Amino acid sequence: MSAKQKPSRKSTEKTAADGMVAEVLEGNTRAIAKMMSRAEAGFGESHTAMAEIYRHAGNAHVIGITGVPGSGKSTLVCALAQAFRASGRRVGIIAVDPSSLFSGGAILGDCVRMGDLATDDGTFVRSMATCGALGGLARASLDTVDILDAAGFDVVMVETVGIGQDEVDIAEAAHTIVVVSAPGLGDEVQAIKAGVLEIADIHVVSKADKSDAQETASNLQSMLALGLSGKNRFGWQVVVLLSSAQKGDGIAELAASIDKHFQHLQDTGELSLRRRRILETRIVKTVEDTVRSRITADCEQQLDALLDRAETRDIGPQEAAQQLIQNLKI
Ligand SMILES: Nc1nc2c(ncn2[C@@H]2O[C@H](COP(=O)(O)OP(=O)(O)OP(=O)(O)O)[C@@H](O)[C@H]2O)c(=O)[nH]1
Ligand SMILES: [Mg+2]
Repeated sequence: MSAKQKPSRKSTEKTAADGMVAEVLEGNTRAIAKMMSRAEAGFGESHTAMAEIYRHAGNAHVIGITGVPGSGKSTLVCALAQAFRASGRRVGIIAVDPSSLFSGGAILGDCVRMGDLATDDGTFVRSMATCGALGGLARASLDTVDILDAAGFDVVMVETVGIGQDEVDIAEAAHTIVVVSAPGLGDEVQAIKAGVLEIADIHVVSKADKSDAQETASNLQSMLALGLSGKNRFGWQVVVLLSSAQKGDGIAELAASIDKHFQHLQDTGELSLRRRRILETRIVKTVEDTVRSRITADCEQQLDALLDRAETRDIGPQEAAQQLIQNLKI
């Protein structure tokens, strides 16, 4: 090949990225995993590919499953995945794991115990650790949702602990938000503290095989009656359901309620409003992440100098911020 014919490095990269996007769109599992790693790491070259993926996304029903640690979210997600698979839908699962205690293997392990989801090519499970996501966990996990969506998964479930702003933001970036409470943990109180009670479209009291499950459900019902959540302006009535993933009780009802909520979103036009709100969160978060990373990359020394001056009260924090903003290379 002559020098004239030789493709530039840039165009080779573009072709490779195009090839990978095509494979993702075909549902190729290895390409999906590779694309996710790139998106997670926030590599510059993945931007073009992610833009192309975004153009093909927008068909999946995104379900956020949140609740305090140990409330039974993963077990419930696996049981729900089986219910959705039984109706012929392809299911993507993203477990956002702030503590990184569980690896992708662990959640898959749960699923294997519950059936053969792990070997089913209609199911894709991905575990994301906070530490692995450069430039923001919310940005990375929502990019990952796009990849599964574009790859043709009908349902994408995102499991996240409802503690911490990032995790609540992720749960809120779903079309349907399921808040899981377990009996005996005082979860309903903890959920309020964590700010997740009011974001629920559907409440589930898990581990309903335990004797105090009904009491937990009644507590939640009373809170809804007090107006802490409940009927929103589009007329959706927030429900409290009981389920035992271990026994398989209440799973079909929960899956049906999730479907009913999605139908409601479509019928009332709320879906497009939610989509717009999710997009806003994503854009603003990406800007925040970019600015934050530029401060570290471009202005670390200047920040130190400004801190010295602010410490001696030579300038105030407002002026220091203004000076920093002027020097950001965005
Ligand atoms: N009795 C009973 N135990 C359950 C049920 N579902 C889950 N568990 C148990 O509750 C514990 C926590 O379950 P997980 O599904 O890992 O809970 P999680 O909310 O995903 O936990 P984190 O991801 O650590 O926040 C495990 O020991 C499960 O076996 C259930 O329906 N009944
Ligand atoms: Mg879990």
